Amino acid sequence: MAETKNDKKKKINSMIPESILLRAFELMCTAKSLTEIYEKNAQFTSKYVHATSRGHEAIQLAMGLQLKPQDWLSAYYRDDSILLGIGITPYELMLQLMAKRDDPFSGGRTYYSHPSLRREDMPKIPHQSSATGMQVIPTTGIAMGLQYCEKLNIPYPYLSSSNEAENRGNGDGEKYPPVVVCSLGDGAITEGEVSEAFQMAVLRKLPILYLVQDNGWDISASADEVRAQDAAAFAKGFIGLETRSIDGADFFSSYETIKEVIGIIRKERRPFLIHAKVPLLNHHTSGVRKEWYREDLE
Ligand SMILES: Cc1ncc(C[n+]2csc(CCOP(=O)(O)OP(=O)(O)O)c2C)c(N)n1
Ligand SMILES: [Mg+2]
Repeated sequence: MAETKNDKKKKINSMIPESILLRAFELMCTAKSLTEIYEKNAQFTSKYVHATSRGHEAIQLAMGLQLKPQDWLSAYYRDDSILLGIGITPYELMLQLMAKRDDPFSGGRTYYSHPSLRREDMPKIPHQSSATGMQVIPTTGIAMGLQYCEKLNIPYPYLSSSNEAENRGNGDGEKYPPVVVCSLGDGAITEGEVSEAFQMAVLRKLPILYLVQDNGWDISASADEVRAQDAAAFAKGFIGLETRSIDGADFFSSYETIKEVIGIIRKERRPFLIHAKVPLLNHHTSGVRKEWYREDLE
């Protein structure tokens, strides 16, 4: 008998620990609540522009929950669920939203979900520009830096020793060398900077995962107005950039795909791209409201 979608889900389900599923569900609800609180209090929360991850929660949590402290993450403005997944609290996110001095990322100097972080127990996050796609070259450069450390057999940066980094995680004796994750939207991928970075990633076989969250929108322009193909088709032009296409609204397959891909990158040290289709459920940002440009809200 053919395997149904439900059978498949049950099988995947059984491979993901229950504690992870419960945590993911809790954080999905948290992300939704945060959006609703911001919306309800727009007169305060929209003083500074912000975006939220509504619709993108499943893929983002599948990612955030699997990163380790020795990893590097370049999260873009829509990635608040990735941040929740790595352990940033709603209170900390709100400190940044309101541009408060105690904002852990920049002391209130950059706008919402423009994180930068150097905490012992979380992935390291470089500061990034508000110009979309500009994170892709420097983040690819981080992967090049890690490769350099490995070639010269010197410790990775920001860790007490490379040995400690490799063994951090679940204490199962496995090695976990760092991976670099660069997150971006389907609009940003059309930028020239991104092509430059992909060329270098495949040429040098860098340990990086590009996570493309494809919601079909580039502010108010729809996919068919800005590009001739999606990220997976585009990636085919970069020989050696292995690609997976997934439903980013399905936590089970997102989690399993990310687990598989990160596992390969940790061992084989080569680049991957995950193309995740997701719905955009909220406004582009608090300043660009969906009712102004969406024709598909029904
Ligand atoms: C270089 C640059 N061009 C244009 C913009 C204006 N801009 C801000 S967000 C955005 C849309 C990006 O769409 P996408 O990458 O798909 O991310 P999404 O918001 O859909 O998650 C644009 C065009 C910008 N910030 N930087
Ligand atoms: Mg988009």
